[in-house]
Amino acid sequence: MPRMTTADAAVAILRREGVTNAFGLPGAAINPFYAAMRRDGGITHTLARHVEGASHMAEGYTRARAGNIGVCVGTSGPAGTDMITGLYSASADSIPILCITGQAPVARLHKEDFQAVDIAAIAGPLTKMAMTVLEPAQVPGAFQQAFHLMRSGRPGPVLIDLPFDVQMAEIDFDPDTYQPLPVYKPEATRAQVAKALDMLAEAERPIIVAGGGIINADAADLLTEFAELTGTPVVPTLMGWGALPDDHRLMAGMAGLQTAHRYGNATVLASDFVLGIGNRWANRHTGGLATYTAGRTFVHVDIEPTQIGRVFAPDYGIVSDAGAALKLFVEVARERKSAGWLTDRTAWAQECRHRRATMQRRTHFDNVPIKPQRVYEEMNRAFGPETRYVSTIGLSQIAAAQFLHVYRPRHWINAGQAGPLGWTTPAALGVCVADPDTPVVALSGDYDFQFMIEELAVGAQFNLPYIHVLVNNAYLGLIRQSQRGFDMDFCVQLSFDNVNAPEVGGYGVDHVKVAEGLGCKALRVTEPGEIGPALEEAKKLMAEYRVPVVVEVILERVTNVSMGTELDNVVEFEDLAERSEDAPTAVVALLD
Ligand SMILES: Cc1ncc(C[n+]2csc(CCOP(=O)(O)OP(=O)(O)O)c2C)c(N)n1
Ligand SMILES: [Mg+2]
Repeated sequence: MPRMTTADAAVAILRREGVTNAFGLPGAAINPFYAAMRRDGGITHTLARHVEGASHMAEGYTRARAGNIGVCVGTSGPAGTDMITGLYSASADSIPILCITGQAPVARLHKEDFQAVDIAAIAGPLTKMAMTVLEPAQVPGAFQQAFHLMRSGRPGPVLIDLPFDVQMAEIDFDPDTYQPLPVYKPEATRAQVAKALDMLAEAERPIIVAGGGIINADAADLLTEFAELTGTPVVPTLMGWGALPDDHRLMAGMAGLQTAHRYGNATVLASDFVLGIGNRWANRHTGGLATYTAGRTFVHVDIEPTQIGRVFAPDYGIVSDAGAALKLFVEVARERKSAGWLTDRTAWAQECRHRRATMQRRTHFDNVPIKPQRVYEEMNRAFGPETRYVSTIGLSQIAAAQFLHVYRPRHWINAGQAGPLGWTTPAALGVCVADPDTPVVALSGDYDFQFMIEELAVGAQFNLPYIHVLVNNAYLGLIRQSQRGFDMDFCVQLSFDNVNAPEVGGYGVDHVKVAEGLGCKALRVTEPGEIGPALEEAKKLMAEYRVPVVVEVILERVTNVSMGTELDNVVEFEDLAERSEDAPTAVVALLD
């Protein structure tokens, strides 16, 4: 039997589970694991500048490609606590990442040893398993179980904490006969799917709410097929955006309080039946439940049994992997179609499309300082369907979801539930590592950008080119807008007179200089007409230098973006589109 350190065994298992990349940074307590990675030579390591950054890189890496599991590695103590935010946003969005931490030797865990913190206890509520491995011979089993759990049921993160002496201990382990454990994914039955289709058949105005579970199950094609077979309009959630291309005739728009379209909300309110697949009825999607559910029948399909009924009781629930359910939905719908049993939904689908062609927001503003809506219009012109967007939170993200177009699954990569500021830059870098061939465009507000700005150096060092659109209002914009309810503008200003950069005109941080100082390229624009040319220039710079390129757009400082508290009372702050020139990049041209 081969004899090796547990660290060598752990790395051998990572390789056999398909891991090719890791994100992290070493420290004394995790050096044995780094030594094992070095001996193995098969894992490409990206050195983050902040351990939280490594955890978000791992998330971006997982989210970019089906089957990927991002791995983040850090030392004992603060490295683990820094990665807690990544574990939170991964678990919130059902994203598997494996977090590996070093730890003080077993015999000193209870002695307040230097950087000995009970990270497994801290990570417990955020992970599917968080384990400090105390027995060297348990290390292979811990890793095997980690991959089994991350991939089974509702996907999510795992933390494995390895005391220094455990990493160094030798065990007998045979990598050649190691076998990943089978993955558990519940599947809908024919009877369940038939019942759900019977309920759909009784409806007059049905919609499908398509959640991130469809993306996780890699089942976007099945969703499209099912929607087309039955003629049912689709309302993607923020996490499901891209499951159906934005230019599909059955794309009915997103619904919700913020990241939503006017026509999406109107279609949900007009519907009488909702088939939710792989979604979780997030409160930013539903708004008040009385408004959301009134007069509607609900079927909910989710892989996690306890998600059924969590937010409200559906009329019927099915526990299933979204892909397995959709396969059956397609099969049974096809049979019913050839038997002539399917209802013709053309008129209802046309009604939804009419809403899409009439209820639009204006994007074409020529104002200086620039209005945010114009930025997304220019992005729609500059970036095609192949583009993969990455964003986290803020007015920037909310407006992006209202105005950008997404055409493919995994092309809208967003920390939907947790929304941690700082997420965008490291997540975008993880996405670039996972798929260097697809153009990546990240979008940040100035505060999100400043949170983890140091990670830009990682892009420069490891040649991870992408375009980072930075919309700068020198404000914690979303919070400033929400403070209107308190009649205040308190602790949300990011503006100051920068003694080194009077040219930024009181907007505070000189992002161009900082980005350049970190080894990236950067451009700044102040007029709407400059945005398009700057985005084209950014593409050239990215190709030439192979580093991240920041395009900073100086926005008007006070902007309010459409949002509300109920699906039927989203407040509009700007004029709506009245002519097609008002929203020239809308996918469906405005009927004026
Ligand atoms: C770690 C963290 N702290 C606080 C918040 C609350 N928060 C959400 S958006 C926001 C302001 C974001 O400002 P910016 O990135 O400039 O985007 P803008 O809204 O101005 O477009 C804050 C503070 C958060 N999401 N994450
Ligand atoms: Mg801002």
